[in-house]
Amino acid sequence: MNTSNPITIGYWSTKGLGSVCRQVVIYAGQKLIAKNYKLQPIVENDNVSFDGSDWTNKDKIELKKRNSLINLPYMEIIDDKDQKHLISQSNACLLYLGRNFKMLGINEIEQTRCEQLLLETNDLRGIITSFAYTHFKNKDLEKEAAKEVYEKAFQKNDAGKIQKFEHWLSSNDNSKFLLNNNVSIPDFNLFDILDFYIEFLKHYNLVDETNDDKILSTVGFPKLNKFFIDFKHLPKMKKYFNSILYSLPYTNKSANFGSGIKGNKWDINHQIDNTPFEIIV
Ligand SMILES: N[C@@H](CCC(=O)N[C@@H](CS)C(=O)NCC(=O)O)C(=O)O
Repeated sequence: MNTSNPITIGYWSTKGLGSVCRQVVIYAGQKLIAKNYKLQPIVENDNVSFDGSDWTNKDKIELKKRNSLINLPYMEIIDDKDQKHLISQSNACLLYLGRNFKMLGINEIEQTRCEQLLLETNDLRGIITSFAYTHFKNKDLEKEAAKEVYEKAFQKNDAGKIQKFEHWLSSNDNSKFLLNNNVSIPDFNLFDILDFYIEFLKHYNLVDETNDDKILSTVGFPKLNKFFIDFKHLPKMKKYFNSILYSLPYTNKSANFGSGIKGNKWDINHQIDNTPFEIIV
C-alpha cells in the first residue's frame, strides 16, 4: 500500500461496522475519505419503511462490477503501482489494515491471538446489535430484553462475554491493550463496542454511575475500565474523537436503539441526517 494515498471507507452514515475501519485509518495517520450513504425513512399511512437506494441504486452498481462481493463497509486502497483495490467484508478490511500498519503482532502466534480477539469482539457486538435492531410491542418487553442482553454480556461466570476480556487482560501480564502494550486491531473493535455498551447501560438505567470513565469498573470490570480510558487517551485517536465520525449514531435509522441521539431511536419526524457524503480526515 502506498502510504501517501488516501484510503476510502464506504459505509452508512452511522458507526456500525464502518466505524472501526475508519478509526484504524485515522490512527495510522493515513488520509481517510469516508463516504457515507444515507438510509432514508419513508412514512406512508402510519407505516415506516427504509430506503437504501442512496447506496443500492448508485455507487453499489458500479462497485459491484469490480468486486461482486461488494457490501458496506467497503474499502478502496491504492497500491504502490497506483492500482486501485476494492475490498469487502469488515474483517477482511481490518486484517488488511492490520497487516499493512503492523497492528497484528510481530509473528504468526501474535497474529492468531489478534484474529481470535477480533472474532470474539465481533461476538460481543452481535449481542447488542441484534437487540438494537429488534422492535418490541411495548416498553416492558424492551426492558426485559435489555436485561437479558445485560446478563448475557455482563454475567460474571464463564459464559459472560465481557468477563472473557477482563480475564484476558489479567492473564496477559496486565498489559495495557489486548495483545501487549502496543495497540492492535482488536483493540479498536473492543473500544468501539464497549462505548456502545456503556450507552446501553446508561439508557436502560442498568447502572447508577453516569461517568463513562467509571461505568465498567462499577459493573465489576476494572481492567476493561482502564483499557477503555487508556484507549480513549491515545494521542493518535484524538483526530477521530474530534471528527464528526465519532458523533455519528451507533446504529442505522431502522434500529430501535442507538440510531438517534445517544441511545435513543431515530426521530423520523424531527431529525435530519446532515452527515456530509464525503468526510475527509
Ligand atoms: N459480514 C459483512 C456484513 C455486511 C453487512 O451486513 N452490511 C450491512 C450493514 S452492516 C449492509 O447494509 N450492507 C449493504 C448491502 O447489503 O449492500 C461484513 O462484516 O462486512
